[in-house]
Amino acid sequence: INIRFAHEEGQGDVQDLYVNEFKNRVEEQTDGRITVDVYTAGTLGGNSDMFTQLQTGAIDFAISSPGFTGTIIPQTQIMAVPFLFSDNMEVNKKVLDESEALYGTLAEKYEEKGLKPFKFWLEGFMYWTANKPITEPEDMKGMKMRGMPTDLIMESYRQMGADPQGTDSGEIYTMLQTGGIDGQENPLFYIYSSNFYEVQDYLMDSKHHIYTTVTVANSDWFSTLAEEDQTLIEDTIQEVNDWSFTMQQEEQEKAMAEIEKSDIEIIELTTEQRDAFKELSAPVRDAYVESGGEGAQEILETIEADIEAAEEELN
Ligand code: 6CS
Repeated sequence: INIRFAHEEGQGDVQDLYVNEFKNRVEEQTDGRITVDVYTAGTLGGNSDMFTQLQTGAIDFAISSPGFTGTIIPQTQIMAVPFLFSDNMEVNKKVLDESEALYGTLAEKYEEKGLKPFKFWLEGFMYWTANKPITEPEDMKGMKMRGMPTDLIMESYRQMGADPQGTDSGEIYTMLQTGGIDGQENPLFYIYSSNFYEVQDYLMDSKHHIYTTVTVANSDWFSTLAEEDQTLIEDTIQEVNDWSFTMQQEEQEKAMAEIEKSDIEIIELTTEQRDAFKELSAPVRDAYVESGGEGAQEILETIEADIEAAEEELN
């Protein structure tokens, strides 16, 4: 059995380390009876093509982020509501690993599109980069901010007064360099590996969001596998998922150490400053309920309750 497994990032990025860890574990456990081919971003097309390739069975497995799939499964835009998650990453890890909002209602929406979501997981806090400091909503006015192209991400930047851009990830560096866009949001490891820090003067430690993603397979293909292979794959994904939490943390730390050596100025937003942005993005919650389709309200309420419960347990 050969698994064609695509992801959205470059070699050595968090998704790439995740998929290669999965590959190594599966190939070792099966003595090579099951093999995995890894496809990095761009090798099979643009950011939004992967989902179609999964649906048609051109690939079997993928790491597919809601920031791209929100246009196809509007419910998954729950992941685009800023300041939804906790400042405590252990809380976020637990919620992404367990919440019924994700593995019940939201998973059904993936199934309806022929996809089986295995695990939701995270790739770190989101930071802004720009050529000017962004410390208050006023600073966002008219800025061409790049975010992943899903409607609700665009809407949240509109709420902040910015001029949102859904630029393809492969174009971000050049667009920043030429002024086609003024700023962007991403986790530290990606800001470092994509060299955005070279063409931006300021890095805002805003933690306005977390980057979430999903490990998914083509459902029909998966159901053709023998039951024991299905179990082995499912167990391995859970193991790699648990492993990935520390891995991504280490990647952020390494990235920060390198970014600190560069000329970029790092600005840490105060609680008050973050709160001002938080307030502005509150209407995005309502926008999600309106545009998130059937079950959106339930997903939002369930995940909020789960975040609160996990905070009480872990904080
Ligand atoms: O901003 C983006 O489009 C990209 N960011 C990350 C962290 N992963 C993949 C995605 O293409």
